[in-house]
Amino acid sequence: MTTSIEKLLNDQVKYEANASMQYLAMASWADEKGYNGVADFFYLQSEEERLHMTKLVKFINERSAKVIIPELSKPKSDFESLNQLFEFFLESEVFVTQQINHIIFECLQHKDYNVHNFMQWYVTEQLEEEAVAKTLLDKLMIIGDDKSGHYLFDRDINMIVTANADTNQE
Ligand code: OFO
Repeated sequence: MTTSIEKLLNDQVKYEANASMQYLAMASWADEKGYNGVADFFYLQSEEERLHMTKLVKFINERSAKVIIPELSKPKSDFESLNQLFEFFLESEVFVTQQINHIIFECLQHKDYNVHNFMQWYVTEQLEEEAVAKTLLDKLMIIGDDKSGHYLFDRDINMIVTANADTNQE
């Protein structure tokens, strides 16, 4: 593995770890505000990002490159509204996608098809996560400031989280 790809993979470890802490802060904000469905959604997202980070750490080690466990940024923990929360979610996912695209680009430049192949899992994952973030944000745009709309949004997202949890257990 080239030093540049090794560095990009380590940067990605940091982005996934940052995303995990960011979503934990978002879950906590929602929990505090009484949006239990939204809170559970972000608790789960936070866990998933942690798994993405670990998957990278294991891969770098398997390839006998050097893992650097990073120092993390302080997550944003205050939000004006559900809309702002989900805008931040989408922005965060778009950022991660750009970084993954950058790794893919480097892999092609250096003909590292092994890392390229490994990273395809992340490409698919980002596609799904961006789509989810965008759909949820679109719904919130329709709801606007309507409090009963927010109540129903929270209830619906709770059902999605429960359904996903059931599928994962099967
Ligand atoms: Fe790691 O899946 Fe999105 O960010």
